[in-house]
Amino acid sequence: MKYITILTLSILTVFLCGIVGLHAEVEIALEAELADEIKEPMIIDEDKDASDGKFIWDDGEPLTGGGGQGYAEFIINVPEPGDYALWGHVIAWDGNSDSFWVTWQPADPNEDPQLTNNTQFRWGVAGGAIWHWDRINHWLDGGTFDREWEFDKAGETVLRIGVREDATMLDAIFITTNVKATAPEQANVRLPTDDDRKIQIEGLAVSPKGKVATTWGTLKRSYR
Ligand SMILES: [Ca+2]
Ligand SMILES: [Ca+2]
Ligand SMILES: [Ca+2]
Repeated sequence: MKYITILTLSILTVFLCGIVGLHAEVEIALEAELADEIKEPMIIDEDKDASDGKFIWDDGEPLTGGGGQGYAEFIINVPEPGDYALWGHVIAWDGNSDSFWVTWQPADPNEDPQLTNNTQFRWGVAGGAIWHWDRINHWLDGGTFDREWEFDKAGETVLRIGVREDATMLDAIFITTNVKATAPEQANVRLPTDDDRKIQIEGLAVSPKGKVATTWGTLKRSYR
């Protein structure tokens, strides 16, 4: 009887670990202003309502034109192969200040959409004058669709957020392998924590420690 109980528990444990394993999403939170490179006229600015009090933009008046130059670039170590989605914590005042260019190599080619105007890389940012989450999409001429990036191996990737229209504001980025989620709460988005910022600054995004933290966060959620 005792043996059967232990056996049952063992099977149950393996089964639960299997479920948790299947649902363990990679989740990385980045501060926009901690980008590895920020090229003017994209600049860091301050806002008390932004995560850690800072965000990036090509500063300008909403309701005017402007933009098309400058970018922020992030070196991101993806911890495992797979499909990834991106979310941005943004403010987009109006129709003249609601887009960026986004490329994420090597899933995307080494192309500069500020020169090519390729709509595949055009992110139509959801409007709103307070900070909100928007899944990064491509705004094609035929409609706007959520984007996914496929990486066939772990390792270094380069995410570039280029200015398209000035005055569009970016506070933080959330990276997840949950490509199915279409709403921020489904995707479990979060603003960067002190730990996230530390990992971003020290370049430890794929340290075993970082990965364990991700796994445990997901594990806890699975039982909620
Ligand atoms: Ca626009
Ligand atoms: Ca503008
Ligand atoms: Ca921020």
